[in-house]
Amino acid sequence: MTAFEQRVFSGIQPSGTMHLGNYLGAIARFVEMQSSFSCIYCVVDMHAITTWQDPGQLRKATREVAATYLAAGIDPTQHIVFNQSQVAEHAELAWVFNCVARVGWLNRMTQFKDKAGKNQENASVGLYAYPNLMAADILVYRATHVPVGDDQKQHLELSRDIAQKFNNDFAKSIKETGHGEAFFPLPEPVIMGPATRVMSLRDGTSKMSKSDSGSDMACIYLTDSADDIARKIRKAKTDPDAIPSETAGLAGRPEATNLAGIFAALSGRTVDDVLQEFGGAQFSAFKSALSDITIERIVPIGEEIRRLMDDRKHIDAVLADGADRAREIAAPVYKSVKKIVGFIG
Ligand code: AQP
Repeated sequence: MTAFEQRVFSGIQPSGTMHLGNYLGAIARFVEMQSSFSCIYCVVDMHAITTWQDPGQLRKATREVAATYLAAGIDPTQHIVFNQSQVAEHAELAWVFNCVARVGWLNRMTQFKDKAGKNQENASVGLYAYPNLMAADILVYRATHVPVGDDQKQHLELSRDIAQKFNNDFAKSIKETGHGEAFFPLPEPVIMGPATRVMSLRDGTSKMSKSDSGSDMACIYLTDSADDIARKIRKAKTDPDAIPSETAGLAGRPEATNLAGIFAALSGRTVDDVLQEFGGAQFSAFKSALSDITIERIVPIGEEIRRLMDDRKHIDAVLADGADRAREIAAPVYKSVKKIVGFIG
């Protein structure tokens, strides 16, 4: 067995304003993992253009994702923060993976079906091939751990399949070029905590999403004011029953499940623990406590994002420095891939 150095990679698309789902499903994990791993956190701008983005808006959203990483507590001097398009090796490896992945594999991706909707013929080729670029993002650093929300699980499985197929297809060449039994690790998804899939506040069966065209009331944005957060939580959809005192009582109650999960994640407690405290209470009392804890955690991050967004030079310098350091890792990996595949030069 080839031993791989442990490394974390993950990314977020600059395709809209970041929300509580991005925070609880991904960014909060990114922050935690800094103490035990060497981490690379990317603003995946090339993924964002798989659906139309206004160029000025894309630049702003790219800086905003970077500012959010920093505001949430990611240290860009100890770890790497950069935007994907500055490191060409992502796209180069993605092409190789386009030729490793099978059409049948991509046809099974539910996110493409969700995002392309009824008009698949008109979706960009990039949207269809998105998981291959995601595999390249991770594997160009030979990353071993990938913190993501639950919605990315299927894409992560595809990344593992691509790594495995590359290792098998090129086994002889991998050995001959001195890389042992396997060139790529099989990256592990890290999907942890009580809020790996935060749902819309207006519909507990649909995911809270940046590009949700529905009401603003469905989503708590990281830059929302305390008043906005309080209003959205007060108006969040619930059912007529009281809060149950154990998790079994959440069955068939998607909105209650969602709010209990958010509370647990924000307070660092288990859902069981939260239900023990609030079991029997009406939603109004629970919502008021949820509002307090959300404001306490999210408003300071929003303030810091705004402060950083006023210092564009600093953000651009962080991204450029991160890109230089990312390239130092990616370039030799891609050089080896070229040798393994049989490219000259
Ligand atoms: N609702 C969610 N609950 C938990 N985690 C979530 N993530 C996204 N939504 C939720 C996680 O956030 C990370 C970044 O996601 P992305 O920007 O790559 O794209 P996405 O998963 O498609 O997120 P959105 O918000 O739904 O964006 P759009 O609308 O642009 O597609 C990922 O780790 C994701 O799991």
